Amino acid sequence: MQRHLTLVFGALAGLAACGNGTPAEPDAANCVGDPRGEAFTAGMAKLGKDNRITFALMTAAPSPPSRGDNTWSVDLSQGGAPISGAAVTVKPFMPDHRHGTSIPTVVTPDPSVPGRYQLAPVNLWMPGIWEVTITATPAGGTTDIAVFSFCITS
Ligand SMILES: [Cu+2]
Repeated sequence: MQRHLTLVFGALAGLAACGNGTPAEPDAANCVGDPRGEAFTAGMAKLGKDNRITFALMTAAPSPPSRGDNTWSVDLSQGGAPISGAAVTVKPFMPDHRHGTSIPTVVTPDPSVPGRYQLAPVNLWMPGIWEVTITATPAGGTTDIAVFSFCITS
């Protein structure tokens, strides 16, 4: 019985951590060492969920990604060929708090590098684990999706 009550209170504390002005529990915001957080390296690349498009995070300002507004550049390619003219959307999300940001990310093709897009702002307004989902649909092609996950501190 006592164990059950502990679980209930733990769940309530989790709900209170976000959205009502109550400060988060110290441990809730401290994601350092959380295996979900990826180490940022310029050029870090991953294949989309459907194995179609490669998403490479070429630059991040600030680096590594941090709290507030971030500017990223992403290269899209398929079979080594850059994908220009894709429709790209970006959705930051905090999985532990089940919320994102109200500030939309504007995606702008970089005319100087084929297949490169600037994403700004990527608004990561709160400490904790953020998952940034990038969805890309080449002109006349098929959508693919990649998620970059970072621990945002302070
Ligand atoms: Cu949050």
